[in-house]
Amino acid sequence: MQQNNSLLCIGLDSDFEKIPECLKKKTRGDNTPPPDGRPLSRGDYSSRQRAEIILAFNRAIIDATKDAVCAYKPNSAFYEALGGRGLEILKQTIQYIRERAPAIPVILDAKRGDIGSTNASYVQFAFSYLKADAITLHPYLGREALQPFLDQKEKGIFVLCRTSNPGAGEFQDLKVFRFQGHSDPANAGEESPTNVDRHAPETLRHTQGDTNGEELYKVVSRQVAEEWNANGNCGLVVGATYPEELREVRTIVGNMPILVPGIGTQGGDVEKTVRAGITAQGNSIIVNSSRGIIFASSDEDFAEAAKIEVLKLRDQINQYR
Ligand code: OMP
Repeated sequence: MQQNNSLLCIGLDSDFEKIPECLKKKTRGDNTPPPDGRPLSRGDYSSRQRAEIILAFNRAIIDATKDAVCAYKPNSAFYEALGGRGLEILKQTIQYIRERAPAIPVILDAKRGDIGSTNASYVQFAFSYLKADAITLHPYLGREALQPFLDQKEKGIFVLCRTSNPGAGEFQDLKVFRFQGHSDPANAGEESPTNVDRHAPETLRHTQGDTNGEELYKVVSRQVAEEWNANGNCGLVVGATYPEELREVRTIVGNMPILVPGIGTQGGDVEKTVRAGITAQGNSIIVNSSRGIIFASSDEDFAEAAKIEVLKLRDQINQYR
């Protein structure tokens, strides 16, 4: 992820509603307003036209920014919303990045995570069909379930750790305790829940050696760094809106890559983010901005405006490395 002297990832959250009207009209090939005089809306475009417009938009953004980014992160939701055609243009977008910027990796933002057998199909979707380089995952079902992803030695696995949203702390900040024998399915038979007194402090095996518990997001970061990363393909996701937590996670996980969304529209502070997340070598963070870049202008100059934003943000990030 050292391309273009950049730690900036562009999120291709290509929401049809926010795509500049000029591009929509050009692709539609018809500027005729609806008979009742209202502006053109989603319903005035067929699903084929909507897919074509989003793909044209993505291509223009990629062409304008490919020399200044370290990764692209299409968010699957915006493509799934279009159904089958959406999946096709998601694939075509990734293919376009391959052709135009072969050294730039693509992180599929899909936040998947199910039981193992289902994950095996998600693996096929992300890596065989779409040919993404990396994916975002939920940790909730545990390592055993995520093993089909973790086994993809050549692919990046970004596990949600401390998310950027205002309500992230509801679960992620809860203090948790670990009971001996409970965390590893391999030990499941040795010490069953019934023969551990859940309330006796001497049965606690807290990761930091005290009995005060540790926030769930820290436990996740420790677990991923120490237990899940056998293939050296894991990273974490920590929101730029929580620089203190980012600093804590960095301390726990050493040089592991951290994907940091939340810059731009969500208001994350660039300086605080970089200072909290960067390693001593000045890398291992991938700072994502989506709407703040791709929708920088709603006019004809949208791609040029995205490029200007990218260069500004890339340089700002580099200033604090
Ligand atoms: P902007 O707020 O427009 O920059 O978009 C942020 C992108 O990052 C969206 O695609 C989110 O789904 C994603 N994201 C977060 O915003 N917060 C998180 O904690 C995690 C992600 C993510 O996994 O990328």
